[in-house]
This record gives sequence, structure tokens and C-alpha cells, in this order.
Amino acid sequence: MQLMLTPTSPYARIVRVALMLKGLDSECAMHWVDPPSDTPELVNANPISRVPVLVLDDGTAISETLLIIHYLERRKPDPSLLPSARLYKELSLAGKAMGLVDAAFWIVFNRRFGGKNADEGNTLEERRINAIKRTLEELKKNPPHAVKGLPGLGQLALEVALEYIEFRLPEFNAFESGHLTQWSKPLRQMEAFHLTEFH
Ligand SMILES: N[C@@H](CCC(=O)N[C@@H](CS)C(=O)NCC(=O)O)C(=O)O
Repeated sequence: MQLMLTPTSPYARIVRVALMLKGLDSECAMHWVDPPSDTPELVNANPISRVPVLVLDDGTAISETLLIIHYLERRKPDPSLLPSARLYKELSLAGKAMGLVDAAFWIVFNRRFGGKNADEGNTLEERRINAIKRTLEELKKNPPHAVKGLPGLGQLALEVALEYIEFRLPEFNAFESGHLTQWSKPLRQMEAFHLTEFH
């Protein structure tokens, strides 16, 4: 398998960490691409020109983070990122985490490519900012379930979302709440997170 990615994509990092946690990373080569310049191999695999894309050995290309995770779960069910005992908790948390990633990535991408007025008087930007603020507030009030052993999809995606916001949009103070900092500690210590840090 081959994973098309960029070093700072939060979506791609979720897949990378999942590959490592499931012990599939040795079967997957990393193929670094640049979506804004439409790297030909990327466009060929995914005409939408977004990462991540997982290219299987028979050439089948799977895009969209959660679909790739779905494939990985089928390909190697153990260890699972969606254990049945806490399936609903993981799915619910994964939804919030992917929402944070979408909102944060949209703000960052829009500021980079949306021109000078991208973040002034822009209603869409304001909606994304409010969405992030509300979600962080809600996570402070209703903290995610603690990580014990292998993280699930929701926990994994939330850690990546918070680290991405900390990296690109520090003004949100994603880890301002002591509880989230404590919650995130065991994840930050794991090799899969450590080796894929944003920089
Ligand atoms: N819904 C997609 C979003 C992927 C995405 O937006 N990837 C970004 C990198 S962080 C990208 O490649 N953007 C290039 C573009 O939108 O042109 C997923 O879940 O994988």
C-alpha cells in the first residue's frame, strides 16, 4: 500500500497514526505530495486533489479519511480502533473531532489562499471560528472518555484535531483546559503521535 500525504495535513496524520496503531505501517509506503500544486500522481489517484489517499497494491485508490479508516478496520480488525464495547462513544467523539479538523483546516486554507480579506467580515470564517469555540467549550464541560491502552478512533482524531489547532491556530488555546491537557498526556507519549508531530 501507499499513502499519499503532506506533513501538516491533520487528515493524513489521523490515517498515519491509525496505520501505526494497527501495526500496518510497515506495509505502507509514504508518498509525499503537494495538493495545491496538483502533484500529477495525486490527481491521478484522486481527481479532487486532496490528501490522504491510500493506494492499494492493485491500484485502487481510497480517499476520505474515515473511508480509509473503514478499509483499515476491515483489512486488519485487530487491534480495533472501534471496539464494540465503546463503539458509540468513539463514533460520537470522532464526529466532533472531524468537525474541529474541518473547521480549523478551512480557516487555515482560506487564510492562505482566500486573499487579503479572507478573515475580515467573512461570515463563513466567523461560523467556523464559532464552531471551534463552541466545540472546545463543550469538550471542557463534557470531557472525552479517558485513554486506557490503545486509543479509539474518536480519541485519536480528537488528539490530532487539538494538536492541529494548537499548531496552526494557537489563538484558540485548544489545551487551555487543564483537563484536556491531562487527557491528552498518554496519547502524546505514544510513539505513533510522537513520530508524526506537526512541525
Ligand atoms: N474530507 C477529506 C478532507 C481532506 C482534505 O481537505 N485534505 C487537505 C489537506 S489537510 C487537502 O488536501 N486540501 C487540498 C485542497 O482542498 O485543495 C478527508 O476527510 O480526507
